[in-house]
Amino acid sequence: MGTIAAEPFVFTFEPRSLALIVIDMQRDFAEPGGFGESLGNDVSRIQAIVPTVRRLIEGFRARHLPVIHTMECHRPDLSDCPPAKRDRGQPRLRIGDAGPMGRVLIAGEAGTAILPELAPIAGEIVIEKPGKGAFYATALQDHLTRLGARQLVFAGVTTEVCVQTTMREANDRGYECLLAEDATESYFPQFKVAALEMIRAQGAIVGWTARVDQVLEGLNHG
Ligand code: TIU
Repeated sequence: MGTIAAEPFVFTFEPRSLALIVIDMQRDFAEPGGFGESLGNDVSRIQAIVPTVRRLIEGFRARHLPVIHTMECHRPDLSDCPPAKRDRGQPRLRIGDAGPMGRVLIAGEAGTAILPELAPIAGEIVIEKPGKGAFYATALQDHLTRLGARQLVFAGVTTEVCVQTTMREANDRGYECLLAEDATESYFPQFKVAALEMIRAQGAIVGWTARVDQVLEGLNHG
């Protein structure tokens, strides 16, 4: 058994049941000209967490623990993108439109790729997901069952959208979830603060939070 100094209380884990899920660290959310910016966001905040996310990924890799990556993206024919998602609001570019990094949020396009610094290595699972949550319309749960993973550490973007949605999906499915505070980011600083607080409120109603250093320290002694 290992322990991570976490909020609202210590996170106890069995190393064999642990996996890291890195949510949507894609160029489309982190670079100018992508989906995030098309929604009116300043994407520079996302770039800042890349080295910290990398440190967390490398910690899991060094211990031969599973690292799973997700990508929010759609088929080129948009058959998995409901009009309610594509037509929402007045973005400069909609999902599927041609942008400076290729068609926005379409599988296989340059902008849809995971940032090169955080790219999956051979053998790591990559989940392409059409929704905000990584369990919806994907094989994520089957992969976790096969791996024997019951306790999930989360990183990625954005905290209150795809990360929180996925943590809530996982929590309802019986996984214990911990969010790495400094390896996640939002376009809205106040939403990140609020998401972290609501996740760990009420005795970890959705899960735990801890800094990357605390997670790595826990892995060292797990
Ligand atoms: N817009 C926003 O905050 N997020 C997303 O659209 N997707 C993810 O969070 N990955």
